[in-house]
Amino acid sequence: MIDNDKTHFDAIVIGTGFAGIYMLHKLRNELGLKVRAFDKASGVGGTWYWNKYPGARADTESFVYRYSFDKETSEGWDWRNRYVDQPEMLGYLQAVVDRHGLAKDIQLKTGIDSAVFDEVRHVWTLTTSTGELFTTRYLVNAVGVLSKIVIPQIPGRDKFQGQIVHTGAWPADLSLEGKRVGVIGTGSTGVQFICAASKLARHLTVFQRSAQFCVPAGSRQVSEAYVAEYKNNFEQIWDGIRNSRIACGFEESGVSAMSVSEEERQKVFEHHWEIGNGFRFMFGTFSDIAVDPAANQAASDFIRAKIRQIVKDPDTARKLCPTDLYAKRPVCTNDYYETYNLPNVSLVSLPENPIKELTANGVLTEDGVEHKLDLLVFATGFETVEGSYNQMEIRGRGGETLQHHWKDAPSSYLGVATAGFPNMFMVLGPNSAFSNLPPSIESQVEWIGELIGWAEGESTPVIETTREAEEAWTATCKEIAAYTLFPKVKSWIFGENIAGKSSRVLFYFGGLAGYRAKLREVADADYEGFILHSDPSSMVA
Ligand code: NA7
Repeated sequence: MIDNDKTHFDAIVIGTGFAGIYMLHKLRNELGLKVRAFDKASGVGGTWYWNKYPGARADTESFVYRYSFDKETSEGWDWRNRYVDQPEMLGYLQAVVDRHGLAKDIQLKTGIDSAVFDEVRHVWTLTTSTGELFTTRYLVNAVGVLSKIVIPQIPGRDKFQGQIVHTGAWPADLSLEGKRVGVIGTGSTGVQFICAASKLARHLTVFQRSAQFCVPAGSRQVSEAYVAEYKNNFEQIWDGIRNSRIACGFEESGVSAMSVSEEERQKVFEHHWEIGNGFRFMFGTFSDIAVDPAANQAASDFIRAKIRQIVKDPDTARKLCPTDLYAKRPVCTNDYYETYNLPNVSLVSLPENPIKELTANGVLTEDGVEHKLDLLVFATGFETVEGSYNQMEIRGRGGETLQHHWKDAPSSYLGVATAGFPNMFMVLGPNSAFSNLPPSIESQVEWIGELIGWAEGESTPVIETTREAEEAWTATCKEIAAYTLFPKVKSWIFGENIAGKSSRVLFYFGGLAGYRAKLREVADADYEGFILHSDPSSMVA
């Protein structure tokens, strides 16, 4: 018998980032279940544990990039900055774990290798990287959207004598001091790293595949009055965040860009450039930057004009000007374009001058130049959603693997469940809301908790979604995504950053408020789209 007191749980949570920590608290402390959370890392924090690269910080503001369920930790925290950097974020998450006494039910340094559903006993059996076996009635994946790092294949990698690292697996003790550093990638991570590295490295060479639309973050210390206002209006502020689209805590514009005069448009863009923040620039200036090509062009032209103004060398400015639509995940950091005026920073535009190979000393580009490096940094991103799941063998009804179920593209019902995998839930599964993530995570954790609590009350051991519900949700997400400009540009949002992968819908673009309304509607309709039953073998998949 494998499932005894020590190895059998009511629920197992995989991952201890923002999602896993709250899920453990919800199921154990609020529902009174016996729960264990696992993480392959040697500390909690998820994304904020792994991404220790210089410059790593949240780029949504500190007051929205935290939990609303834990007002006490928020109130007690000495917030100083508009944006929270990685060490502080980790400290905050650890403080939440401590406040709720979660550590004793978190098993670190333990990856989950496989999870198999037993249709007779209605339990999941998990095997771990440490060779242990556990069983559980409910399985919650809180494995993150962007966890599986991607390192592109570049010829000659074995020849390079320097060090190679990915920003998402940054060694805590790695210093850039005095080094010749190269970086590939100019996404949200790349731009943060580039600005920080330019101040530390002897020389920094940026290898840029696509030029990036980057607006200032407006990083600064926050005043005591700002903190006091947040604390005094905590409930009201969070209510506003949950009832918005992007959940970033600013007022989203309801005005279309082309409905105002050119002069007014420039004034609005300039004002937001001054305030800073990428999401604010995309969604706070006008309502239709991400949907109307003319509005998008106006915003793009404004940013390109800024690049030409800021960057002193015209050829560097030309290379830095994006030619795509402004329709990737909006990016911001302080002084990004100014960085290219520094004497120790150089830019290589890969479409004009591709990498030929790595040599013993660095990177050889097609123009015959060998860029000598001590350290090559890949800020090349992640395999969105499915990368996090493909690292485990998950088998549901009839022994079907999740990989097989998702062979065309990952899918789900409401981002939280997938057909054929009973009693398995996901936080930030495919087609969850595209928004600032902590409020989205909280919405799902609370909803999953409510569903499990309800099922427990009904003595219903098995909950599963149907293929019809999953297909209908996928169709809804596709329809809404097609209304935006995001699918017109290749990025991780549609999984197209991975060579050979076709565009697939991975997010619900209807906004957090709309998503929450849908969750409520489904719960109020007795969990429409789910089947709750006590005999899983009677269910026809
Ligand atoms: P992203 O946003 O996927 O950015 C990856 C960057 O790496 C991007 O500039 C890519 O260029 C570049 N890239 C990827 N593969 C290659 C190859 N083979 N050669 C050259 N350049 C390459 O990842 P981030 O880590 O910055 O951000 C991910 C999210 O994490 C972020 O949005 C936050 O939500 C948190 P491309 O633009 O594809 O041409």
